[in-house]
Amino acid sequence: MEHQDKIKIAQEVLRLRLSQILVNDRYKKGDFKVPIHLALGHEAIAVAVSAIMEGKDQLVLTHRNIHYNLARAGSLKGELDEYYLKPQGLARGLLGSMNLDNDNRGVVYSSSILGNNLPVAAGLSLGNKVKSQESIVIVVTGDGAIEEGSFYESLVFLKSNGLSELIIIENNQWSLATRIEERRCPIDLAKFADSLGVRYEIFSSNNPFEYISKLADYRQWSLSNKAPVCVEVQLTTLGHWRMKTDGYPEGKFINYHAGPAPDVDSQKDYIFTSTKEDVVFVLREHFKKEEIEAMADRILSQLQKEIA
Ligand SMILES: Cc1ncc(C[n+]2csc(CCOP(=O)(O)OP(=O)(O)O)c2C)c(N)n1
Ligand SMILES: [Mg+2]
Repeated sequence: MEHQDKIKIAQEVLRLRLSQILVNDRYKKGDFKVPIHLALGHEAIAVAVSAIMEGKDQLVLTHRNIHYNLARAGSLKGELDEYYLKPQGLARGLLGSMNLDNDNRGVVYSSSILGNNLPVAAGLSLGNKVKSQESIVIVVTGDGAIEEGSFYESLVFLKSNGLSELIIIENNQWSLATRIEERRCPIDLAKFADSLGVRYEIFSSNNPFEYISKLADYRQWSLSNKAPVCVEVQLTTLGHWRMKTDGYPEGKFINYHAGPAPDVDSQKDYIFTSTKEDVVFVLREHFKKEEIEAMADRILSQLQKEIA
């Protein structure tokens, strides 16, 4: 990948991170009436999905959609105005956060009903086949949502009908306040996909450059082979904190699911961990620290001006 392209991608990652931090600043002040699900730590996959979309490709999202909507819209203002339910918002203030779509940019549907977007996406993929349209549907779901029957039904439907689709499973291990091991048996997605003859891939590097080149290949493969591809993305939702109570002197780990992240602030660092769980840390393997800092400073001040 050319260095110039890498710079653009890094800027996108930082824009998504910093935009969310600015949303969080306002969220902490109690500005919003709608619940917002931040996706700090989910930036790499959102940047990659948006980067590989072409022509009439369609993106179908869940309750946690801020990162994809920011990536597709290319700006923060419309999304922020939507969260304020203003008429100038991306969806004229009618959809708020959990159901926010943006038809002009290929985000055709987002659902607050868990698992509901999967059959909708399958129907859109069937539509592409009927119209002989060379475009793809990309649907995003979570490790909680795949517990819904619609996940299994949709995959069987896609495979049986020879439909192209990318199914992105954001596995952050959490569904509301429960980790996978607290709430269910493990689901071996590789084996499950294999049992249907569906191609399955796993992402865990948090490297947006790698994700883009692989996803672009899967998109082409899915279209050429008229078959779906399941991509499980292992990631960590950042911004969690510890709440000290009598029973938890060390502090109880809080996965905040929706709502503001109290420890996150635009006055503080925008890197949360020095591990690959944090895509900004991963970027530091590709750029000098000063380069990232200069990009971040410039993007933050642009964003602040945009929403002033
Ligand atoms: C049909 C349905 N059941 C339950 C809920 C409540 N609910 C909202 S988000 C969520 C957990 C989702 O977990 P996951 O799919 O892993 O997404 P994450 O929030 O971790 O990104 C649940 C149970 C819902 N919105 N819809
Ligand atoms: Mg989850």
